Amino acid sequence: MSSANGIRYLISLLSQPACADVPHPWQIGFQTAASPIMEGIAEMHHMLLIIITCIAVLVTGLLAFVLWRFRASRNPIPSNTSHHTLLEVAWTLLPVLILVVIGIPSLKLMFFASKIEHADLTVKAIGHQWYWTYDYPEEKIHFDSLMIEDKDLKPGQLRLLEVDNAIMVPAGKTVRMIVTSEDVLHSFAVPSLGIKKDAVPGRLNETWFRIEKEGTYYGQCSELCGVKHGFMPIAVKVVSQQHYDEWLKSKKSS
Ligand SMILES: [Cu+2]
Repeated sequence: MSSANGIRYLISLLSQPACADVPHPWQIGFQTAASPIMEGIAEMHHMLLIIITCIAVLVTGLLAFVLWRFRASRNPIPSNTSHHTLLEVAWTLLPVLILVVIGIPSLKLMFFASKIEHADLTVKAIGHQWYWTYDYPEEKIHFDSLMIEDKDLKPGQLRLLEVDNAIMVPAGKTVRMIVTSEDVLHSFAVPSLGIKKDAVPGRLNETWFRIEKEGTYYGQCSELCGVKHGFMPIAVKVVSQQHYDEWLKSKKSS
């Protein structure tokens, strides 16, 4: 990272509202969960981490025990046992049980994320090569959202993530998100909201989110869609109801 970029990165960290997380260089973990779906995904991830750690410890322990217990010096005449019915049943049923324990909350979460019955507003995202168009069907608003080029970035703005026209939504309101495309496959993905929906031409995919804290949440197209796939970011701006109403008014009059 050059010093200019480093300073820009530091400014961007300081200028971000504390609640809205952004990706950081060398990041391994998730961004802070900002929606009920992402909270569910983080919870599921933690549960899986506990299960896989237990399995890894058990298998490594068993392996170490077998290496020690059945070493050549202790077993000059090796055992020729080839079957053990109880063991066969146990190592078939135990993984099935583990998969069921993982599968049930996983399916519940999938259904939870796929649809919302009562939404306060609807936003439709339409993928294009290489930008997003947003439609507010109830408000009859329609606008394009293009990435801000490196040369036009202001101090504090994030490279490859900032757009000229962000999605604007009020805090605490349930938003139904409809995703589609007008050319090739794209994918509407915002990590801190736990959303990744394919944008498929001729098809409407649905998901939803509700963000309590004001701030800007960033995402990117996540389906390889052509040469400028990496240059069609997504920005969701969460503002107060009053600010949102003012924005609606200004959009309608423009
Ligand atoms: Cu893409």
